[in-house]
Amino acid sequence: MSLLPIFLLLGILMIASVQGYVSYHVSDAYGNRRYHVSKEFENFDLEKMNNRCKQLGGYLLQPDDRQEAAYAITYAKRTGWGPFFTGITDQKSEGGFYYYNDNKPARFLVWQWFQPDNWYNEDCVEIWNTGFNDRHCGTRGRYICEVPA
Ligand SMILES: [Ca+2]
Ligand SMILES: [Ca+2]
Repeated sequence: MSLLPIFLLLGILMIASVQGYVSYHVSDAYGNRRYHVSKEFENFDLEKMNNRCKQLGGYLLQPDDRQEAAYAITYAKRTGWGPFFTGITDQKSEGGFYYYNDNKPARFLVWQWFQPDNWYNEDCVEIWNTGFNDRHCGTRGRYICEVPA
């Protein structure tokens, strides 16, 4: 038996680990887009994770309407993959939430009870089964990319 396939596989795995290969859960199509939820828990960074989403042809989730915001919450509930970080942030001005990728004001924010509380200055936003929560950027978690078809 030739060892060549094994060496090839090892080579691919090595390249993948060097490049920080990221794996995702991918949703069914919703309208003209799909959602990719990272499988690993990592320290969240808006720029880094948004660039990861760009590599998929998308950006960190930014709900365009009430239905999409509701869908994202249902999605977290249905899959059990939440909470996941989004592209919503108020890092530039406290309470002024905007979409990191577009730099436009964020709308359709479906907060959990008593959120956002900006607890010790939380400036990133994650989605739970029960709604949105502001949380510290840089803490460990998953993130969700929105990828147009
Ligand atoms: Ca804040
Ligand atoms: Ca909070």
